[in-house]
Amino acid sequence: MDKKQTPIRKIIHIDMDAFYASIEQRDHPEYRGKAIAVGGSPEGRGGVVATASYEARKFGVRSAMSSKKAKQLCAHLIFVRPRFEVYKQVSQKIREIFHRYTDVIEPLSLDEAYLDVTTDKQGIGSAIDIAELIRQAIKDELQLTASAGVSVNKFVAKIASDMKKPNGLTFIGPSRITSFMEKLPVEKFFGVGKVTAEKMKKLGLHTGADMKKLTEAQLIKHFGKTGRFFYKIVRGIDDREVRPDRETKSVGAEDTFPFDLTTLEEMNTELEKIASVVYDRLKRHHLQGRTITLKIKYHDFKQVTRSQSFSDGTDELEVIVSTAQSLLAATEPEDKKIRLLGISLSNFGNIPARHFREEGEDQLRLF
Ligand code: DCP
Ligand code: MG
Repeated sequence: MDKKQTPIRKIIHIDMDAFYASIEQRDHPEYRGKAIAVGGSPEGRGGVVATASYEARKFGVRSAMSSKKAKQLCAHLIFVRPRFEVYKQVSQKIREIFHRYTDVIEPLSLDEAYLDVTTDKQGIGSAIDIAELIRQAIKDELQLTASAGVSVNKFVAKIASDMKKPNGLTFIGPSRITSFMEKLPVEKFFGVGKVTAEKMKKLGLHTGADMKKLTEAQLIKHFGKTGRFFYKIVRGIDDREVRPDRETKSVGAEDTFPFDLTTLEEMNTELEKIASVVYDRLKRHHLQGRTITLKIKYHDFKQVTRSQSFSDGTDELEVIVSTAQSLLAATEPEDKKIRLLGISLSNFGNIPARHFREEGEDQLRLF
């Protein structure tokens, strides 16, 4: 089909409200209506808040804030230990609800996904109606609320889902996109963190309308590849497809050594270091892999990999270290001159983590 004839797409972005906190309030009636924080510690002994109930947000408590700061802002804040297994199960149930309407689903995290409902399975036709049906099903079946954004592309749908949070739906149709983008503060654009926002302000760019005054070449000059993305998006053009099945396939780390390793002892020490990096990444993304893979590169650049799989997923440091070390030992590595070692975990099942994204796409948020 000629691109110009492509029908206008119908994209929904769904994002659960105060996801972890709402689940805790659902399952513990004593927390309902209360200021709670999931994660962190009540004594302010380090740790950060994963999320806060809307009651706690009134006091300024936010995701990624230290528990110490959170406690200062809200003295009666209740700290709740996270239960990731439960969050994953709920996420799976939400996914099942989405599948009633479309299979073109791109999860961005446990609580957030894009859906393309240009053609829906039930022939409902209206993306707004579908979004409402999904929100209602989530409420009836899971006793949780979700917010939705409905538009013709991913970028606008995602911003829209945030506009009437919690428990709201925002539709931005084709006729409103131009004025919507012109009014949008630059901070809301993908890939605009603090540094880029500062740079934009210095250039006198505060809103989409300001950005529109720059040519594509000027935007590219100032912001590199992302500049091209800005040029298009500010005109409401975002052709990125909703790509199903973008789960994280593997999480790993590797190290190339300044000199070749020859003793088992130094190799094992390096594996411990690499494993701890992998461990941090797994924890951050709440992933447990069933397969551990060791990669070895020798001084002559020959490379081998060795894997071991388990019936259950693991994210335990000791398991990762000991598995990697025994996989290494089985290759009889002594005196073989090893230049690189790497460890990765894979086989996560179908639960997505927050994904690493390409430039200009949704930024990875660290847990
Ligand atoms: N999360 C986290 N660390 C962060 C951000 C989020 O652990 N820095 C977790 C906890 C959240 C979940 O991911 O419940 C979803 O993230 P959201 O950003 O969608 O935040 P919430 O769903 O909690 O709230 P909102 O209603 O603003 O979407
Ligand atoms: Mg959310």
